Amino acid sequence: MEKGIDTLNKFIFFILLILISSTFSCCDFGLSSQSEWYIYTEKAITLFYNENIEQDDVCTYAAIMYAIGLIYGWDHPDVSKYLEKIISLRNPDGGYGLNKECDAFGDGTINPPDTTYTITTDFLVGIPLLEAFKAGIVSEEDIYSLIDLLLSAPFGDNEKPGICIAYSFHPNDQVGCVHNVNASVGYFFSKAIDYGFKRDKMIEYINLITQREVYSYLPDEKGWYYWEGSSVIEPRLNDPNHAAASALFMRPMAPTIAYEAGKHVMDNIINNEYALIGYLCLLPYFTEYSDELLTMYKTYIDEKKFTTIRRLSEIIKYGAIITSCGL
Ligand SMILES: [Ca+2]
Repeated sequence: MEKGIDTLNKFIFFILLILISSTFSCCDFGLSSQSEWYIYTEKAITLFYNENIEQDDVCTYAAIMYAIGLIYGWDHPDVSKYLEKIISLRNPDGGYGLNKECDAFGDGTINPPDTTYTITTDFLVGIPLLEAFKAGIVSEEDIYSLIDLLLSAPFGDNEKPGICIAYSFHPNDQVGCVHNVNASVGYFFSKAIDYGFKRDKMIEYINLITQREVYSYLPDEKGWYYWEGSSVIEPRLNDPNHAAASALFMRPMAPTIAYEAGKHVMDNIINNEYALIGYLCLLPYFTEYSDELLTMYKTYIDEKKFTTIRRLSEIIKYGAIITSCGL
């Protein structure tokens, strides 16, 4: 009997695996060194090299490593250089964060420098590490350590259907649900499953996160609140950057809602550096906006409009992903 249930579970897992895999249909892969996206991404990488990185920021290293891997190949010496930097900045619990103090919700409680932040661990560093694993330069154990750490993450609240993974692993931040952060865990798990990783609880987490995020979706707004907590502060809708992130992360879990939310972001493009990062992350799934965003991308790079090296590295990362999609 137990063997029968085990076989059934494996069958269900296999079917879910197929369903999840089929949702990751990016545009056609293939670099074209003649494309303007490629030319300007190379220009942006040169800009990056001409800047001094004043302080160690693991997200900057992860973004630039990912971009160099996609544009110049994962055997490029700078990939291993930045990978070493990333590993050197890992927190004692195995996660990643800011390596400096931060008052995450601006509520007076200060997180210590070695706080592990959920979205840094699963998305900003985790996805580049997953791609580095695919390229054969990060071990399976390293990815499983991230998965197991995320499966042990605290919840931000326990008030609604499904689950909401907390903003960070510090008790200071168990003060409500940050929707894009919650969705990012499901996105990372979906992609990890797509790449062959398997832990029994991953599917359960994906289902529970999906429940919460579908429940929290606001059809009239075609999006989510940034944060919902128990305090008296009114929740506010996502800005374009976080709205795009939520739409991207929900693609494997709730493709219809994710499409509607993503299309709403792309139909309301504004000229803003932080928003541009969001538009670029969605472009592989909304390629009809390529010309409009290429113009903004070129201006941004030609006029060196970046406010921080980290923002520049994020722009470069998405430029590289867009380029690797054949645009
Ligand atoms: Ca705080």
